[in-house]
Amino acid sequence: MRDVAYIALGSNIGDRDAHLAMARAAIAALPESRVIAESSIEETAPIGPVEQPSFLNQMIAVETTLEPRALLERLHAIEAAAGRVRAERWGPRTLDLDIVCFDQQTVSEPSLHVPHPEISARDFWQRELAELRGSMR
Ligand code: A4P
Ligand code: MG
Repeated sequence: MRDVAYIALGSNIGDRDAHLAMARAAIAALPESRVIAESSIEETAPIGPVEQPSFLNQMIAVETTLEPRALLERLHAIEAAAGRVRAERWGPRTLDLDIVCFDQQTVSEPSLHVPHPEISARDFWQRELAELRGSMR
């Protein structure tokens, strides 16, 4: 089905701007998909139990007919291309891509939860979602 996915981008290692730019380009090249809005980029203090550098965060709205699971697989491939090594949960990363929500679909599987469980806990996600939805009207 055709739906809108909201994808969160985060980076807190190395050239953070370059990692986000690479992710934007890769997301724009996804099959069956069209970028319809991009939020501004925010610098945010790290959330969670791990002491680590601050993040650059951004959110992108994509109109897509990719299934949620297929989209997640594509996002993992983009993370891998950015040199991401999965070491510590919640730890520092060159690039993290999370599916924040879809306009219409929800998923509750062991390896995919949509909306993302942290959606209401992250004020920068709330700001970015509001910015995207405002610009899509
Ligand atoms: N997974 C389940 N649901 C989803 C979803 N909606 N989107 C599974 C993406 N992935 C989802 O993720 C672990 C597994 O979660 C995936 O393999 C997928 O099957 P991961 O990216 O490998 O590990 P992670 O990112 O360390 O864990 P998690 O739980 O995704 O953490 P978050 O929520 O990504 O938090 N502070 C600031 N300021 N900004 C940040 O962006 N990010 C994190 C990471 C911590 N602190 C931060 C930020
Ligand atoms: Mg993640």
